[in-house]
Amino acid sequence: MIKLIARRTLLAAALSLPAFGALAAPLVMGFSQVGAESEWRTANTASIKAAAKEAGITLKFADAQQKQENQVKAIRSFIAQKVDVIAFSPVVESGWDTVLKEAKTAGIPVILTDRAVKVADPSLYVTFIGSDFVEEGRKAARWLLERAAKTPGAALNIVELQGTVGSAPAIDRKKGFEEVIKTNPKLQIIRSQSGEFTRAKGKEVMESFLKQRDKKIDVLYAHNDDMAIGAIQAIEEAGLKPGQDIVIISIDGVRGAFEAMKAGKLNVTVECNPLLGPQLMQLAKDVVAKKPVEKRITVNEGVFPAEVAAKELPNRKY
Ligand code: GZL
Repeated sequence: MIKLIARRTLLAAALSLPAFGALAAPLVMGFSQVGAESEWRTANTASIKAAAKEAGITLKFADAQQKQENQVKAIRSFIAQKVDVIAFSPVVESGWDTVLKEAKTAGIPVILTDRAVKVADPSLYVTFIGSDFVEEGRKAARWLLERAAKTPGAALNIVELQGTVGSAPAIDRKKGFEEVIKTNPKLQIIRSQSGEFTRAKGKEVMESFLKQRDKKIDVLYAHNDDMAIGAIQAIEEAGLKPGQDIVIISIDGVRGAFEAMKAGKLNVTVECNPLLGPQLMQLAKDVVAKKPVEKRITVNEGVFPAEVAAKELPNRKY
């Protein structure tokens, strides 16, 4: 009997104790995503959603369908909902000053992820986490330089499928690629147009490139794998062999690229890591806790030529 009373007394005491450090309410993040335009974006979204769940962060997720006005609307909605932190991948670099000033006035910190912005006042965002797109363009060109060196003298006509007009990856991947190929005057970009990072548009633009028969196309440089995969279909429909008649270089390193390389239809892909979720969630916690964070956090990435595709494919996480 005494034991029973003792146990009940202990339980009552335990229940009456204030919870250890009263459980803080979960952090709320408003996230505005570019859209669902590519395999890369799908993997990026999956990483963000899974990491938020794992981190116990309440995620309010908005898909902008590649429209800046939808991202501005989403950010304003997050401000109205008084979220703890806003994160977004800006579809294009410019046009963000006004809405980011509204977030700053509301006292809500903003984290840029994947793509960067050009704003007059860099204090409008706390930090950027993503890739170095200029370096990705350089890596693509370095691979081509090495290949061209094996066939000295041959002029190589390059066609370029650019990403979304005005987006950081499109601007910077072009910049990095051109910076390196200008060291070999035999390498010339003869046509360049946006394929909007999608397979469908990439195919459509490649079809138009192939119809212009004034110059032979030796190389395709695509700013992402999805456009390269669309272009591969166009090249085959034109009766040519992708990866042989036309050498193809692309960026992202998604599963579809490894499968195309295994089939001998793509020559190299430069990795652009979409799995930013876990780092983003930790960054959000640090930012909300007002811990000091780097202004720019870039991720390390590799280059995967076709020769390693079969071995690497089972290891790929996206
Ligand atoms: C790059 C990312 C780009 C990918 C595309 O970080 O912004 O957008 O390269 C995606 O596949 O559409």
